[in-house]
Amino acid sequence: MFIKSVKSLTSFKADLTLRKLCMNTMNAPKSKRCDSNFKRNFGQPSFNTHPHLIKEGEVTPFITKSEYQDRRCNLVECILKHAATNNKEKSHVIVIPAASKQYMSDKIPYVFRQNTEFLYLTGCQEPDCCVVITAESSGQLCTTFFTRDKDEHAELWDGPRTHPEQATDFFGVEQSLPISELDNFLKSYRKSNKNLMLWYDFLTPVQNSVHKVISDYISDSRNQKCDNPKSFIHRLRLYKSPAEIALMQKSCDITAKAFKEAMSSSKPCLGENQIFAEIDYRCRMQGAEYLAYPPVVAGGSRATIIHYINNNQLINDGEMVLVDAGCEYHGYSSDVTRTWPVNGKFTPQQREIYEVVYSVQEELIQMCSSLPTLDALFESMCYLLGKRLQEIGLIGIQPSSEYLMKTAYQLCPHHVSHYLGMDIHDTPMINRNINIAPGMIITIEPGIYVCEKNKSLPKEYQGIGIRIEDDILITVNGPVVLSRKCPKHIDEIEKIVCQNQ
Ligand SMILES: [Mn+2]
Repeated sequence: MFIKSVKSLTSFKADLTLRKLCMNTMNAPKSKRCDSNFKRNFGQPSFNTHPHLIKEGEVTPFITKSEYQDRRCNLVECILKHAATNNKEKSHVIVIPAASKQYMSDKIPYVFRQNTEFLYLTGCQEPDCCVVITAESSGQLCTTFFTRDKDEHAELWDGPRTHPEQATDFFGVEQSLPISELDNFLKSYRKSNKNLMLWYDFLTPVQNSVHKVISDYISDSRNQKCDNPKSFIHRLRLYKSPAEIALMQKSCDITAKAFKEAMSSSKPCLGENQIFAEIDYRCRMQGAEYLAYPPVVAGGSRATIIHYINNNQLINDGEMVLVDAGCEYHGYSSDVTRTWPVNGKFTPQQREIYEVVYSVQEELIQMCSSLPTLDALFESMCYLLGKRLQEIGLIGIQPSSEYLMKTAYQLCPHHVSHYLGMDIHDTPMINRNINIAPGMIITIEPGIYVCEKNKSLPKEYQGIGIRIEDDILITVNGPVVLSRKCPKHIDEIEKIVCQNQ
């Protein structure tokens, strides 16, 4: 497997010149570290303040300080390996900023969502911070955490921030500084380390002030080499740790239960907004922070619009509803789709198409045992959909598999899979042409969408849109369907929905 433990890298000595700048609490007297003021001032839940969420030793639920340290070590190891074969830089400085708050209108914020690269490496949930990892070819590394500057007035309005004197111990890093020191820090590091590579994602700035510091820093020295660390982080994020798998399982369990409730409360003439509200409510009641994306709740022929999110129509008797929804649970996302008739009974045509999608999805899940690429799964989906539709006489008898695939692609114009994790479309820098491997989590989501304009199929099928999507963990013993608790078989769905009729 790609990730291996590099615990040896964690023992090192931080640069002494940087030590002078830092405010280190690791050696502070215990009485000071545990006083009530110390407890109160973190900018995010901690074991002391939120014992119902966080166990001792964890920075975020399920994920310990040492797991975050390992992630940073693994990143440095990848970068050093890359540097050893590609260039001669002796020192590396990796800069990963936190996201900034976004506003919908004057002083009215959107729900804050952290930059997932930053969250993955630190566990910090506060905006406008930054982490800098410096590493030398010898393997020595030092993590410096930059927190927001103290601001009593802002903290009165927005709640406490984690201050530099607390952050070192809290996040398990080597040192912490106020973010106003970032500029000085980078310049002083460059002074003492001449042959230096800067790793920073210049293409997608997530925090304006850090981006300005980096821009000025680069324009200061024409020779400064800079590269994007994102693909290295994505290669690590692709493989989930046991703690991450536990979080993903819980995220899927929550979503599955919410779907079950939404199915059992379905009835004709229900509004799409009401099904949305049911799923949102059930997810939050089970501890999810929010839905992972605007859900698709598409009744009737609206299900053939892949990204339909208006969710403002009524669903008539005899129609199905396609629901694509998932929650975010402590930073980990689930992504599930089910389609069911709101009156609890599939019509013969709905049943026919549902059974095609269902059998193809089951077959694709089984195929994961042989560790194909996601692109290969997509090709298989097109071929299998075409074949099944031909078997039930819905597409013409033409011998070529190319014809089947082309016709199927017209009925399912989206890919069948993506990587899943902290983000819904997780690790997008990882190509879908690599073989899947144990530790990865992917979706399997075939569908058939017969637009009302599509006159190549009989009228009774026009307007039918069905997708079935599950979240799959790849293991050495084969695929594990994390979303298995979500009803999927026709009999099970009919039974649950009918209970309410
Ligand atoms: Mn999906």
